[in-house]
Amino acid sequence: MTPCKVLVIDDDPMFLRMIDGVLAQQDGVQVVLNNSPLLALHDIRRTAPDLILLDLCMPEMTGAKVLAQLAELSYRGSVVLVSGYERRLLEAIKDYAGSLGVYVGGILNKPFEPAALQSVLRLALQQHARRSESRLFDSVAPLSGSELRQLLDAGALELSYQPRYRMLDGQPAGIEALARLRTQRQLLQPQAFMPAVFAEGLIKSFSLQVFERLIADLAQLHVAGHLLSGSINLAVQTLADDEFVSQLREICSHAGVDWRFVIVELSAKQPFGNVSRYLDNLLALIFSGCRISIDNFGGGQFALALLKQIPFAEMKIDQSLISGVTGDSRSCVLVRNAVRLGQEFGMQVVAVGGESREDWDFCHDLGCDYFQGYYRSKPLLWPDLLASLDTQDGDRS
Ligand code: G
Ligand code: MN
Repeated sequence: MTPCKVLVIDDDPMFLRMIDGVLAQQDGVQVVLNNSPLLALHDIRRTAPDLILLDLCMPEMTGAKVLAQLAELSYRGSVVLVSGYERRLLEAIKDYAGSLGVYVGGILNKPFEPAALQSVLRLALQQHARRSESRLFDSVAPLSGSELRQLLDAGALELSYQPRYRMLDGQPAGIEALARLRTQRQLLQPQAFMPAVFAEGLIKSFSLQVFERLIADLAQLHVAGHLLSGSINLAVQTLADDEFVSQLREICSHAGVDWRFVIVELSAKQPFGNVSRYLDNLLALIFSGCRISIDNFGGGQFALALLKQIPFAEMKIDQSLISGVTGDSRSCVLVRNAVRLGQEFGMQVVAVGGESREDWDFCHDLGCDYFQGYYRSKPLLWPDLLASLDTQDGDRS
């Protein structure tokens, strides 16, 4: 097996010697020590380390600057942050690294025992191995305008449905439509095609197609006795267009689906602009029975004051806060208070992105109304959704 190359960057020679002593006893590890971040960065393409142990406070440059430079060099290995500063500061820098696309696999608070170094190291290396396997699959180049038009003309649009579950009884309560494009080789995710949908000025016709499919499928579910709600993601700007909104209304009334089953999700990650441009259309939808949801709450640049201007019936708490919440004291504080905020505004609260029993339990105990996350179900194509609903029916009887 090729040895794992570990680079240690720290200005303190005593610390470097100590780490060297510990790592020397570890099998399959090859260590490079550097007390100068500048020189270490200069050499990094040659040394190509799998793992970097990075001190945060150094006179030449801070660890944050080193992370930014690693991002510029497209460094794809793992980093372990090492510092005597309080954990909250280290966690903030870990998140910062994540936003740059640099992977931090561990945090080490100085002073630490050799055993702590060994266990952080082991974990960082395991995660690194797992990550490099998954990377082979996840990067898809964004579509160009002409590729998008070709696919849409060929009828490549498909919907995937992710169920949400009532936390009181664990039963399915609704589905969210998630757009996909089927190519010969794969099923493309929104990040691959939505930028082109906007750039080509196709967002309204695209959203209408998604809505039409969702409503037709919802009608079918209702006939089969599954009285689920259906959620659609819309761009706020489209709701300023009276004609677009009346087309939504026609679709619903033509299919005979009651608006009370429809939820329009507006993502907190988009600019909300001038509310007066679309408020009357939103109100018209609300007066028909439709619920408006603030999606990805806690993500993006969403101003809390908008909660006073837009009568949201529902808050969907962002996946970045829910997933692994119990392992991060900051996320616990944010989720607890977001749930309370939602409840005090009279909104239904949905926890999105929970992947574990711990995530479910935490949200359940806070009194969240719904749960939508991999722990219960991934997004499903139509036949799989039907099969899953039928199984759940079977479980109940
Ligand atoms: O509208 P929005 O982008 O928030 O839709 C939810 C997104 O989050 C979907 O793309 C869905 O696949 C994803 N998602 C939902 N639950 C989970 C989860 O538990 N884990 C992960 N990684 N993604 C999830
Ligand atoms: Mn959504």
